[in-house]
Amino acid sequence: MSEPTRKNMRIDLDSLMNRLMTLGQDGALEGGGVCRLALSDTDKLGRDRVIGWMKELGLTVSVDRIGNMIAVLPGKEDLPPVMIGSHIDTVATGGLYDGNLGVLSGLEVINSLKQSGYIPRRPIAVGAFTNEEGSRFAPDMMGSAVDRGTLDLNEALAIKDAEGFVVGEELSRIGYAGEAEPGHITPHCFFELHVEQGPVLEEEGEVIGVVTGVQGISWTEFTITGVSNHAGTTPMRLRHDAGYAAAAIAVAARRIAGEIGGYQVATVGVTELDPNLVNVIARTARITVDLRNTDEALLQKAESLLKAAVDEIAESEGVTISSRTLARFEPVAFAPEMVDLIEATAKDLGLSTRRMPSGAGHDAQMFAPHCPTTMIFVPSQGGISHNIEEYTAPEHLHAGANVLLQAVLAKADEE
Ligand code: HGY
Ligand code: MN
Ligand code: MN
Repeated sequence: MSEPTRKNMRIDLDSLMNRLMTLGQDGALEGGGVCRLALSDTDKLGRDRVIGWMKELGLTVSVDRIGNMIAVLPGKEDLPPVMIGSHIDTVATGGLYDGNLGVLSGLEVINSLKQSGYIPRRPIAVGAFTNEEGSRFAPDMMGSAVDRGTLDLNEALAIKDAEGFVVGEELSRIGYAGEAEPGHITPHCFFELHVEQGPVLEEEGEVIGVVTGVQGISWTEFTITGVSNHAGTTPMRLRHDAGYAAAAIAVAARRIAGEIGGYQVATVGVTELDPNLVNVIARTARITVDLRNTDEALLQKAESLLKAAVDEIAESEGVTISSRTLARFEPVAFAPEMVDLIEATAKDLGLSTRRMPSGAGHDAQMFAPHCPTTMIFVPSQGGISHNIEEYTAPEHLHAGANVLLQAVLAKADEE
């Protein structure tokens, strides 16, 4: 195939949209959106569908012991593959695009090659990694972290969700406890196309986010033990209120984010009180705090400020507070030559670009220390994600997938 012909290859948008909408049926929620929590029955439905598409495309498919699904299209030479990866598990109130776009656009890159008959020098692999979200089983990016050796396989298999279900047992139950050893493929390089999940591209009117790296993530679960008592008869001076302590931690987290400023964010996503009754002072509380920053030193500062606040709350309210780290990943920077490639490829396609860090965690951040890695963002309407209203216009999906296609071909054919 001549260079110009290769340069003119494009993604079949109808096929991509059909795959996105069809996969969106697996775990579809009444009012729209998707719930495909990792290793659930709906995750199985999605996995079965995607593996079926991988096989329809004639790819060699492997499932590893943490359930990562990797499909390979052979190249002219038996070299380490160019890998395209992301995830198909979702949060409980997920959209159609988070993760799914990255996996399905990878299948469409393969589809375009099949349609054109073009065989690149290197093989091309498409990976759907287990439990990227971490909503049910922490940490997030579990499958890609195990693939890259960042998280020990047996440690991951033993992790439990809030109801006591175990990763290894759930993998077996849904039939995705594979045999391949995690990490059996070290890619030549790694690409992930993803919706931005934030407001920047839309606010600035740009189409392609040229992602320079991913910010650091710190998830902590606090378990607070106080004294349950009568809401009406217990004088304020005698209270040891786990519910109040949980609320005070949430206020402290928000204060700390404001004090540090910049990219610092803080989120309390889970608050559970026991016995959770209107007229009972809570005996125990479970609360999670998600801290993130692009700067590791500032993230550590946020963590130490939070610890000081929690210690002070425990002391003043007379409750005991224990903590458990659910996830902790340092910020990563993507390979400059890969970031430059995305920017140049987008400009070649006449698309506007903007360099930016990722606020969300992604499988790509696990590959960044191991091979040249980068991401491509496309706009999220209203900056909405982890929300059933998540939406990206088809022309933006197409733009991002075409940048992916051309950048993948450039790396697949390079000397
Ligand atoms: O939490 C995250 O950033 C990702 O969605 N797992
Ligand atoms: Mn994602
Ligand atoms: Mn997500």
